[in-house]
Amino acid sequence: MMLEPISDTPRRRRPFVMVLLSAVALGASLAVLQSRAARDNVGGPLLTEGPVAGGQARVSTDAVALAAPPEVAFDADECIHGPGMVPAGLTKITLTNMGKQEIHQIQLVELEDGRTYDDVTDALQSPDELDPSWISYAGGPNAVVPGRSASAFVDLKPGRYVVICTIANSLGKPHYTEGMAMELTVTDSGVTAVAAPPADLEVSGQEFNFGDMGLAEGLPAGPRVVSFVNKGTQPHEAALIRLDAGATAADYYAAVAAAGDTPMPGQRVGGMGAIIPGQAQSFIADLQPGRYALICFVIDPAARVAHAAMGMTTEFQVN
Ligand SMILES: [Cu+2]
Repeated sequence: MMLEPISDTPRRRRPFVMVLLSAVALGASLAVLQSRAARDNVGGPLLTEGPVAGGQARVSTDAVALAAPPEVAFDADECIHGPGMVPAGLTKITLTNMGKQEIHQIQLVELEDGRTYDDVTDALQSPDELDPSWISYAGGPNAVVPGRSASAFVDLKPGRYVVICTIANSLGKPHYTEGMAMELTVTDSGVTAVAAPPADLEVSGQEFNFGDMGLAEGLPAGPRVVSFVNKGTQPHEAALIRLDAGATAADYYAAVAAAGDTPMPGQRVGGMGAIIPGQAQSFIADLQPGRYALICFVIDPAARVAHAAMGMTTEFQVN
């Protein structure tokens, strides 16, 4: 589905069943984790939370005030580690890249109308059915470089999902074909909805641009909440890239498109995964002074190129 940077590391294949088994185990311990986290996290400030501990799925629900959305953590290395079952509602999903070399993301895809995990992965790999309309992209934190975390606020609806990494390996195969995929069930929580934190920046995605972000004077550095709304007719994403000095968004996309050993003139630092038209989600951008890009790597089904190649890149300054 998406073009992504390519590394030169051969990957070991891990059977998908391993991911499923660990997901089931994590799901079973969720209730315990949830009650423990609730005690530790009542009313905690939203933006000052550090990255969650690696290797552990953690869900925290502030059952008292619901001042902040509950948090769910996923780790990614050669697999995606996270809970197999979470309650519905607005949820802060944090991805930590525990790998050594490659970037990873977690893209949520809702399974509708009895579709299965195999239906999704088969369709995404089929050149004849690129981005079929029945694939319901449900966002999630976009890719980060190793050692970094990224968070997105996702309003989870009850249902079945697959969580996949669409980044390509050295052979051009998406990581989800090498075991980076898991199933996720969102249960009806009955919990009163929590509002997303107010946005510091609102960005729209449509064919084929990010609109006018109104950032002539740039954004102040720090953790900023960015709202991303899909106002188009195709799925769109907002991959956030911290550009190297002197590099442009076009430079970064050109390096991705060139693949091979081309060095990337910037670092993936999160952003928002693909969402379907009419949807909006927000993410935390932990911004340092410098230049940033937003890029959409979703493939246009007619042109067979990434939206970025059709103009869907933008840049902004952080002061
Ligand atoms: Cu797009």
